[in-house]
Amino acid sequence: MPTRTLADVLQSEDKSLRKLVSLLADLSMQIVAEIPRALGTTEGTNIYGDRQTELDVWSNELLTKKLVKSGLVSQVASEEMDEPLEGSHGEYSVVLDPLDGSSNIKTDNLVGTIVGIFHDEKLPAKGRNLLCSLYFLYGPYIQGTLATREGVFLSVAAGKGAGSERFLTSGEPHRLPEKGSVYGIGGLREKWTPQVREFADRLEKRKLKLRYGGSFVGDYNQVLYNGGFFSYPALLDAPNGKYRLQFESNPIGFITEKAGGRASTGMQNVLDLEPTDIAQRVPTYLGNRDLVSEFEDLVKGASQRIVQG
Ligand code: AFP
Repeated sequence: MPTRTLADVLQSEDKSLRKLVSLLADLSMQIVAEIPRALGTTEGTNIYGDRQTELDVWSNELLTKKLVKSGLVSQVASEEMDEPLEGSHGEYSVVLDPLDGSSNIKTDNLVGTIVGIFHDEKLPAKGRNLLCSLYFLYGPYIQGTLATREGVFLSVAAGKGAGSERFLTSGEPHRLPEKGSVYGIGGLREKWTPQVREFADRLEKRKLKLRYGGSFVGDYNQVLYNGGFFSYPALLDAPNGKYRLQFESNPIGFITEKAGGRASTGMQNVLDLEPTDIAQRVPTYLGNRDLVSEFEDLVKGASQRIVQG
């Protein structure tokens, strides 16, 4: 039985960071409450008293407005905006994918919110400099996954408290299981590179089960629990894949490393990639270290063969 909360896990962190995570935890509960109202099946209005707008826009506005007003952040950047917003003062920079996988809403499949937190960093920033990252997964129950320097903590919004006190956890850092058993790869198979096809065939032969639902947080969560490999890869017609470095690949890559795994672009560690642009996309390969390294070897082997001509 979990006896601790996310607030307890953060006890050794600065008070301002604890406040920030708590605010995000509260906002995640508001987002999940809003989802049914956006379907047109209820009479509900959102917390501003307006009839519901597009959920992506609504959750982006909710998160960015509350963060900017919090006094805790100097910058907030979101997948839904072209430029970061400046906060009046505050020591943290926050990157957000407010509602990841939102096209899953109409079919009642998984969605979530992804957040990365930097201390004293100008955005766009390098993933290696993240202070912590987290995602909230809106499934049959609401899960909060938090990675700090201490490791990854899984929690469930089942407590009586508010903010991060609502999220109950065992307090034990979570590690990827040593042997992976699931995999997922995004994009059309016909657009996969030969290396991605080859690797998917190898995983199938090793009896890893395919798990793909079309939401990064939902699909990645399968790998975090069961071990394995998840990717939105470089595609033949989109060499940088689909995921945004700042809002998706870095925060989830950070969680992966803290759980003992590896995050790669195919050529290098995602977290060491120098950002060039807030909206930069990057091919993303995540999961158990042995699997991600094996995939990198395939990619590097192919590029050496091209160089040798
Ligand atoms: P949406 O937020 O537009 O649904 O995009 C979600 C996403 O970026 C990510 O969560 C999924 O892993 C990926 O797209 C799914 O992409 P495909 O539809 O190409 O499988």
